[in-house]
Amino acid sequence: MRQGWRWFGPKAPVTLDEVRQVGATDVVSSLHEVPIGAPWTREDVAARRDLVETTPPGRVPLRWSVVESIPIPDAVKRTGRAATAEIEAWIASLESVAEAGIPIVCYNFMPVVDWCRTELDFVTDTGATAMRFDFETFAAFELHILERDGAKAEYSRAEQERARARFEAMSEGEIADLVRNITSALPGSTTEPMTIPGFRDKLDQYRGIDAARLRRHLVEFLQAVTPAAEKLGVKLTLHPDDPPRPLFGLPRIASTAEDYAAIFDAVPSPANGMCFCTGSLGVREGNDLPAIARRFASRIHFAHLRATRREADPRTFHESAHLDGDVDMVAVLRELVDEDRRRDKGETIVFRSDHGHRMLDDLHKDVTPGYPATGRMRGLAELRGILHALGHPPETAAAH
Ligand code: DNO
Repeated sequence: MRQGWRWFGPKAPVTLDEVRQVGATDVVSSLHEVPIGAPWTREDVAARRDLVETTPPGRVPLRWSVVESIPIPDAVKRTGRAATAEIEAWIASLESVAEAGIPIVCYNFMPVVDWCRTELDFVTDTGATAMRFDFETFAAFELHILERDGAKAEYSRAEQERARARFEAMSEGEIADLVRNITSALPGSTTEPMTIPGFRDKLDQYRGIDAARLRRHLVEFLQAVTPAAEKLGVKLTLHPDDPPRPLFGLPRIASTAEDYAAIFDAVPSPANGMCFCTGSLGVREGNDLPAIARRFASRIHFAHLRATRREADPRTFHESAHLDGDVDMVAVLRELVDEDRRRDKGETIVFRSDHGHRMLDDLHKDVTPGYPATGRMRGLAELRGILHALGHPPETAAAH
């Protein structure tokens, strides 16, 4: 397996030398500055690749091996194959990526909001901070800030009362933070930042789109793009929903093993793959992660490894230390290692330690929410330890 590291580009607080220092060999990145839906040019992708892969004298090489993500515009999620211009632009981006020699692309199909948290700096019992999704606070947002049509019917009387009490206890500053956390598109999101009225408009545009229809649109999208991906030798990896359940009355369709099975059955192309994200899938109690990894092993080309812990109300969760969550990380890695051993060297699975606590020096610095260097490095070191113990240490030099 290969050790990836999400790098947010030349302006990111974490440098490429720091990526080398944590022991990663593979960079996971995107042209974050390109507006959603605009085609990526060959020149822009090649220039970013050269930045990553031009090795200063005396340094170990890095390879940009995963694009996370080429965003999928709303029009595709709302209308499927009818969004011809958007699909063509996406394929043009894919061609530029393939031309630059990058073999794996991650994407997701979450409507309106990508990953979602109510708190970015929840203080844990060590003083490090973590991201958290609090069900009650989320309900307070929907019912009292967004005032979403139809939201009330989705909460019991008791839940509505607790949400009201939660809202009434919030200071103006807390309300502003909550609005920002939910609407401003967290780092790496493939959805647009929104204002509250803009959010309501987007929800209106999705009226009538249920899970079956959203799934059909994903299938149409994959039917259109997988022939190109196959020809170009690129694996597409669908990231699961985070959290893996419907939000804001919108369907989410990559939350369970059954969801993925339906997508692979509908589009069996070998280019149709999975980004196995333990942090996202692990939030849902019914998801048996080692079993999912085993079932879809041959489709997994990229893995996000992190852990979450459900709280007293299991709909509330926070991001735990990488080996301290609800997921059995050793059992998951055993499955991924078994698969990796079956593969040719060029097809090895790239993983990254996903997210990390804000700790040590990062508590006093500006950090990218969810992506501080030290917490991620702790996670990567722990994961690497498991791989050594399983007798399948990760590769230590960039593959070229
Ligand atoms: C958050 C991430 C998301 C994810 C995209 C995949 O940390 O997991 O930004 O990368 O949704 O397309």
